[in-house]
Amino acid sequence: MPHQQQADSTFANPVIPGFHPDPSICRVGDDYYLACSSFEYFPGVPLFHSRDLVHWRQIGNALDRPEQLSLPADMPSSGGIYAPTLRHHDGRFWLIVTNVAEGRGNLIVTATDPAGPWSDPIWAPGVPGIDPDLVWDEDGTCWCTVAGVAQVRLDPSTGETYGAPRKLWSGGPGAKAPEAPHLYRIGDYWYLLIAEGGTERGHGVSIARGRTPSGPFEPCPDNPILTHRGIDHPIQNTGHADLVQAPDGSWWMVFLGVRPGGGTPGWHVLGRETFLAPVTWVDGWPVVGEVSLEASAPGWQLFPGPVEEQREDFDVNELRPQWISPRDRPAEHYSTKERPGWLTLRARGGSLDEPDVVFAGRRQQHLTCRARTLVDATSGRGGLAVRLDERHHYEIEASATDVRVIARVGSLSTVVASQPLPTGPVVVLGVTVTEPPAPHDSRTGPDVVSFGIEGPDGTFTALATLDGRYLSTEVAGGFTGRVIGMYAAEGTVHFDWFDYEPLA
Ligand code: 6LW
Repeated sequence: MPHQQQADSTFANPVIPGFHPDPSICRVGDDYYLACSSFEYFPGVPLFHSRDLVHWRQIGNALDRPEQLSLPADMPSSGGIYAPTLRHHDGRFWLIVTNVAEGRGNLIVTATDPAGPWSDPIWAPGVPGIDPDLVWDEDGTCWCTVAGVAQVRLDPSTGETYGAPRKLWSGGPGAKAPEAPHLYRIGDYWYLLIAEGGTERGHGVSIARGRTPSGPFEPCPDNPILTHRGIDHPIQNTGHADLVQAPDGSWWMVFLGVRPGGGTPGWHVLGRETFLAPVTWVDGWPVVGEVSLEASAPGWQLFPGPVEEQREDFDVNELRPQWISPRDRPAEHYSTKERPGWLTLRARGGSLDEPDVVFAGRRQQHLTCRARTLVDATSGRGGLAVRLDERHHYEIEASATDVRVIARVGSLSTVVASQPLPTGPVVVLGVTVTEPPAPHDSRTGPDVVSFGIEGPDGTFTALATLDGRYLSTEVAGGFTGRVIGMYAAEGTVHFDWFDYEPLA
């Protein structure tokens, strides 16, 4: 559901809210395209389109077939698909990304239409690291640059690399984790943009330039050109950026950031989100402009898309691109055909405590929101969950006879509430995520998560209210964010519809 845009004078950041980290952007004519990491989820690498850099619509996922994305069932959350780079060259889109699961590595997929289909993976075993970047020089030679920062010559159509990797730059003095490299030919220079400091509060963006794609590089005297480390700002962890030039010649940066809520230290629950900021050039170096939650809009016409449907009715053959599941989505466990107009989930032994639980969810994209679903649990056990990972999730679960609220935090798991289902196994389950109750102090969490059932007359009866800080990255760690969705822990569970709406 896109943010409601202010009058054209400002735009709301993040431009792609919810767990959409490590953004990579390219422009073809008047159209912008952007890709993000996706870790343990299938399908992987969400792809977005925009005409104005401010309003984005998901048009698909680059890895939407098992041949492209296979993740081991026992792989822990935040494994799998790390940072991609999306580029357009010679009339085709190219995307390179790392599958960090055992025995996978760096792969390239290509497409003429970014909405897909994308090719089968072209594996590139010689690419020596994560966060691979692609750039072509004037001779058409392709250079792949990876975290560290190292570089190797690559043929993206075969995955073949040539020569030994060479070290290019390791970022600012003493900075840790030089990663997320992107190379650009701008004017007389090759610019090497990197993230450093690690993707937590110390995250930042630095840049260097040289006369060739392999350097030598001189660092910008004003590095880091973007960081919020050590400052009191509502957007934190800013880093992992990509640059794009607009048709009017202006430059813009997309980057990841987080919006911590609550007291100290601040807990972010939506994961790392995609933000936008303007860039100007001074003495041949980029200067990042305003970074704020309500930022000055670009000077061109904005193209707000249609407001996203609140209700998913599942009267589709395939789940829409924003629906994601841990690791895979085999037809025998996920079906919208078995009971037309319903989503049927067939458990495969695991509850939400298992890495391959049968779960279909969408990213939580708003700090306060509500989700509801009509479930038929006659032949199984399942319900509505807020999932961060297999060790951090809250859910309301229905069976043929009762409903219960379960909380899993780390090694602790408990049934928080339980009651018979007077109206039988077909029931509307709901979850609301709201501001914590006043008074707020340094010990207040970021939000509260309430679960309940909706009676035939539409009244919502809350069964349990839980502190949301335990479903935050500061508690759980990892690289993802909350995903709200439906699951089956036992037997077969049918879902007639699913609603998601932001709360004012
Ligand atoms: C990604 C690295 C990073 O590979 O976190 O924020 C890692 N940056 O560049 C996973 O997102």
